[in-house]
Amino acid sequence: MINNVPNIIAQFNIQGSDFKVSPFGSGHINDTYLVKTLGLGQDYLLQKINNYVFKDVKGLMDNMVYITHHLKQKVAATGNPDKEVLTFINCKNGKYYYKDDDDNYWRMTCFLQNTKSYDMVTTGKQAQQGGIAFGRFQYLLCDMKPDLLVEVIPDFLNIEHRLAQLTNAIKNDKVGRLKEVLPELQFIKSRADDMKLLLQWGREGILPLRVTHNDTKFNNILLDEHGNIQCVIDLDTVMPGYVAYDFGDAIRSIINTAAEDEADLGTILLDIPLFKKFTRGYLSQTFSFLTGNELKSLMKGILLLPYMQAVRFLTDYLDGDVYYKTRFAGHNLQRTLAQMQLLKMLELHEDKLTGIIEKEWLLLS
Ligand code: ADP
Ligand code: GN1
Ligand code: MG
Repeated sequence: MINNVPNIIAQFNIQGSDFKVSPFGSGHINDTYLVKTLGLGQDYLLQKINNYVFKDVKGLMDNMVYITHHLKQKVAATGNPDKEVLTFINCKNGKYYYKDDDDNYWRMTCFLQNTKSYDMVTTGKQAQQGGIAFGRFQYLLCDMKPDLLVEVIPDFLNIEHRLAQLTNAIKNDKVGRLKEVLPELQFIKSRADDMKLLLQWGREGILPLRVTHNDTKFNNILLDEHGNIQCVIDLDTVMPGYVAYDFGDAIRSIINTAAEDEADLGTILLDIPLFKKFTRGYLSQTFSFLTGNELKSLMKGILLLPYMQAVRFLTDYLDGDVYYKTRFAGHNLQRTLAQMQLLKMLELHEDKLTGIIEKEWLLLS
């Protein structure tokens, strides 16, 4: 647990003095705590920002304030901004983060009561709500200039950069694990050229750079008590990107019948009806602005994102598990294998998935 919690909480502009603090959520990056305020009716979420991952905390929080302000203004016309958009609490020093004496960085948001996030999707309604959530998120931000945001993790979803990091990890072989992963490296090498296509389309101006979420796992949305989308969360990586990144990353968690780190590879299958529901929800929100080339790029994103995730998990395994939180020895390797298996399944069903995207688009035309 955390040291000196009362002092950290006291830095933020919230009411009350009696709090109950407990660990919360299952994110791989930040440390999240629920701060229950006794008798006040508004709880909070306290996060220790992972400063190894986010080196520029000021830039990160400037982005958060800018993005949430924009989103709140947009949703005010039709909904409730404080329920549908994250609210960050500022500190007594006026900043939106607090640096403690041990150089840890903290931030706080209002806890959205009666909401829930899910690591896995089990119903068609959830898949459709996921599509609506991430599609609408892109829609609400499609009038924001991407270059106004700080690129908090440079080249975050640039596959050339991720492959270069893997090459570096292979060269250094810091913890002597290289000999264990030769077949996985072969798998990655065999697909590397094809996976650079999206980046190439972007460079050639075929795909517009937009403001995208870049971490569209299903557990980064909150559903309300009726199972409807309430809020898109985890805005840390909202940066310039291609829409196919968000579409592809969401598919990783939404149509996979198993967990992201499933050990039993035979259980990693695709739920095609969930794919249809997600796609329908997503296109219903993005139809008004997506270009024909962006539509074509969605399938490329579906293949790229699990591939990139495998590259990133394997790099971390070779580096000695320094980036992602792990729960056991070999966790990053198990995650790599599961993402590779998911990619194999997606490759097998590529024509079918492309057909569904085209059909759902035609239904809207
Ligand atoms: P990480 O970057 O570590 O994934 P998140 O910002 O996604 O951290 O938060 C972790 C979990 O905390 C989420 O999956 C969700 O369950 C919960 N959560 C985050 N923000 C809120 C909020 N404002 N209200 C309620 N629950 C939240
Ligand atoms: C991390 O924070 P979380 O768990 O939502 C990671 C994502 C990966 C994801 C894989 C900043 O997301 O990029 O896709 O794990 N976030 C960062 O589960 O690296
Ligand atoms: Mg998260």
